[in-house]
Amino acid sequence: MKIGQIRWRNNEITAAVFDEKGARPIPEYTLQGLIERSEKEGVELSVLAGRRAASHHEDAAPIIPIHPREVWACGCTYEMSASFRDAEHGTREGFYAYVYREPRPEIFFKGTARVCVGPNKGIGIRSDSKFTAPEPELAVILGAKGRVLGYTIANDVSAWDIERENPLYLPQSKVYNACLSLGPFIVTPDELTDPYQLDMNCTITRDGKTIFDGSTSTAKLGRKIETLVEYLYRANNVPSGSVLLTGTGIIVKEDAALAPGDVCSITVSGIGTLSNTAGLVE
Ligand code: DO4
Ligand code: MG
Repeated sequence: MKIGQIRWRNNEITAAVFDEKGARPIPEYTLQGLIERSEKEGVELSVLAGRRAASHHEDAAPIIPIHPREVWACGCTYEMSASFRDAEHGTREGFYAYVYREPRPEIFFKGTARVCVGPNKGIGIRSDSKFTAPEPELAVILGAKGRVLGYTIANDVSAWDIERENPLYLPQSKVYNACLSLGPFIVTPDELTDPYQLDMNCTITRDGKTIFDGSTSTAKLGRKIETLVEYLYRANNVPSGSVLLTGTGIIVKEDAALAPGDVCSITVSGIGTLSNTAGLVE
């Protein structure tokens, strides 16, 4: 099942089930509210959503599928991400390859709903960055105790030049206004049965011309999702309705650094396409 959120009656954020005919609103619930209800009643999210969704369809565009309580992100989970970062980085050889190969993954705090945007909203370029790039990633929506409730697309927009200058600047390269896009839907595990066989493509379009086109497959993800979740929850009670990004396998080089007005589109098989336009943020 594809579930997410729309703006409905009085512009209120409302959970919805999506199919080829449109969106069936789930009155009175946001997706967070629906997750809490499903956990309280011990009913699968997709079952509860199916029961509560209106029978009619609305012609409403998907907005951000969840306003996450917390977002965490894994890094260097694809060999490509680790080797490119090591090549970029002057100070310690193998710094990134280390976390790719060692049992403990890199996990960092990406923020809260405050820094997140949904489909077709603006993603941020910091005004003090000259090399900001999209990072297309598979994201998981976490329920109580790290249960995977579904999958969506994430764009871990990152100021690479700030990270490259010094690894201690990572939080500034990663966390700022509109640094993360999520959407368009969450696909529940009964529909998306194999998260390790998803094709992923990313394009950047400038003035109608494609300036970047890259692809990967989640088959190249170097970690199991349950391992990433297990490390995240060590001594850390992440609340249900949080999101975990699984890392990027597509690397955008400096010649395609995001500029204001660029359109970045990420397509993941079985989920959909997440498009956003880049803009400067102060
Ligand atoms: O170590 C820096 C961040 C890595 C990251 O965000 C990724 O690999 O996706
Ligand atoms: Mg990333």
